[in-house]
Amino acid sequence: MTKVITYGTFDLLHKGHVRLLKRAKELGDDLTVCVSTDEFNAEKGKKAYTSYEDRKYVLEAIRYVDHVIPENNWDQKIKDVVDNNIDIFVMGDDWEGKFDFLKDYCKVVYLPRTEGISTSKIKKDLGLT
Ligand code: C2G
Repeated sequence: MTKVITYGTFDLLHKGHVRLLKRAKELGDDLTVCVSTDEFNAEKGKKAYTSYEDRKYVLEAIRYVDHVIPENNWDQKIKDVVDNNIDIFVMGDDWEGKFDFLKDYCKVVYLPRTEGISTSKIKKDLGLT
């Protein structure tokens, strides 16, 4: 079984997120999504509209997602990859190169982002920011 992992906030889930999840799952048989907790989002300088629990609930309903676990800090990725026997780490290419240190533990794949959509654009277009 080829196990894939990806990380993110996944606030106000949109097509860009779902396309990332779809393509990540297509690289293997099992996809774990590591979702930033509200506390870690604060560390990332992000304030998600929906809580960790609600973002987890939504992601668990996505057909491509098999497991959802919390992302509490920047430093847990190696342990997550090792402890979960992950074969492939996937992120959108806005993170290109940032996680290459994981190449010692698994395959690292950066996928093209979906243009024209983002949570911050949604919030801006709705006059929320
Ligand atoms: N994404 C995408 N296309 C978009 C928007 C997002 O492919 N139009 C991808 C991002 O590249 C990322 C994933 O969807 O791989 C989740 O995006 P965010 O929720 O914005 O995640 P981020 O805040 O970048 O958190 O430790 C890593 C961080 O937790 C990543």
